[in-house]
Amino acid sequence: MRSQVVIIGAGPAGLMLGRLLELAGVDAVILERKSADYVLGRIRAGVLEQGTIALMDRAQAGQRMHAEGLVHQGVELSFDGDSQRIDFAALIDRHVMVYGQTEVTADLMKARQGRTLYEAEDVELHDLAGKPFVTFRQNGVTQRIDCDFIAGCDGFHGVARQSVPASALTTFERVYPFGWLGVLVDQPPVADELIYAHHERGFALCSQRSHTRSRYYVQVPTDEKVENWSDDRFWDELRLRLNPATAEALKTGVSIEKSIAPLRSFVAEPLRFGKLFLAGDAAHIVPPTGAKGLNLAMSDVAVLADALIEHCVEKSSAGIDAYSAKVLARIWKAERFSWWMTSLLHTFPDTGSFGRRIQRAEFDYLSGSLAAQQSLAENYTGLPD
Ligand code: RFL
Ligand code: PHB
Repeated sequence: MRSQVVIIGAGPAGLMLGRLLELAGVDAVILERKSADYVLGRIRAGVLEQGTIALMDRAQAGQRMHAEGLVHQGVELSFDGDSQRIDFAALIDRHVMVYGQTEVTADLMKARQGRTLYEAEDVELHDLAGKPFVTFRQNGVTQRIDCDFIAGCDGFHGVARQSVPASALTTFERVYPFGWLGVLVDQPPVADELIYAHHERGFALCSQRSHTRSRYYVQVPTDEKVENWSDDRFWDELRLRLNPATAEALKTGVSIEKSIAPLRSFVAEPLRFGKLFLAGDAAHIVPPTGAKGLNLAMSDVAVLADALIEHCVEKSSAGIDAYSAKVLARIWKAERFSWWMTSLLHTFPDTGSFGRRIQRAEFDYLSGSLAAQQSLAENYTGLPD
């Protein structure tokens, strides 16, 4: 087999890249380790920046998102029961959209016309500095695809980044001493907008997927086991971390999904090795507190698609040569914001009384300063390129 581009991974990054390339007439095969149903069953992100919304439109996959997605003009931050709304619309005339990653993935899968090979096992990347090719096994048969470029969109644990010699990559990492226990429930959201809550028992987030489906998270220690959390225990803990009026209004029910996600900040540099380009979670991880992971993955592949199209159609290398530096500038700003939101809103084992006063002062400053609110709003809704 031959293809101009081989994309590893059919998450949002791989599917979006494949779609943008096919619309420009560039041939791309996607290789995905899991089944399509498995990919669609993963419950992850829920908030789309305006750049991601525009990209779904460019991919001609935005119709259902506009019909069903919920436009949010602000978020609420709460600190030990005191609340502050950040009004995106009034501060910077921008908004975000609540629309699940699961739906984004489904819409991109549906729009795609090119080849996506699911349950592709033992994917291996070869001759990255020369004439690249990829081998894999499907239904017990080993296959080979020769290509001009490979896009590693296979997430944090994928094979693409691991195929780069260690001496050619520099990595930067911070692992947080806690994770998020998330619950999905078919009950109306407790509030119209998202609530990010700091409490001395730990962080909590009230999010949503629709007017009838809610997503809630509480901070838990890294080694916590999901089996230790009955639905009742989860709801009791969440209520304790919310302000009394919100706790009172919370509509609970039987969870339809419950899982723990670890929190990590990670960046690999550079994002190009020969003919291989890394994008999305394969290249970087942010803690979910800033709602940036999916959006960063999308902004990476928007730049990468343009660069590959420029190379394949106009025979210019300018875009692919600039790719790594261009996206890293944005990635580091999103890393900073996600780290800042995480630091403000979580309890850390070593925070101590001084650290808690600093967190409180940060919240009070935010509450009293339109400049600080504007900064949060700009970062949360997505910085310009
Ligand atoms: P994905 O989604 O991990 O997809 C990678 C795909 O590659 C496949 N794969 C392989 N395929 C072939 N061969 C191999 N060897 C392979 N190894 C892996 C995998 O099966 C998979 O299908 O990466 P991608 O496309 O870069 O997308 C990134 C996003 O999924 C991620 O950043 C977000 O989910 C992060 N995130 C959030 N981001 C936001 O922008 N807003 C949010 O509100 C938000 N909330 C979240 C989140 C992530 C969370 N978790 C579970 C980590 C909330 C949570 C709880
Ligand atoms: C979610 O709805 O899953 C979600 C929303 C906002 C975040 C993280 C996760 O910051």
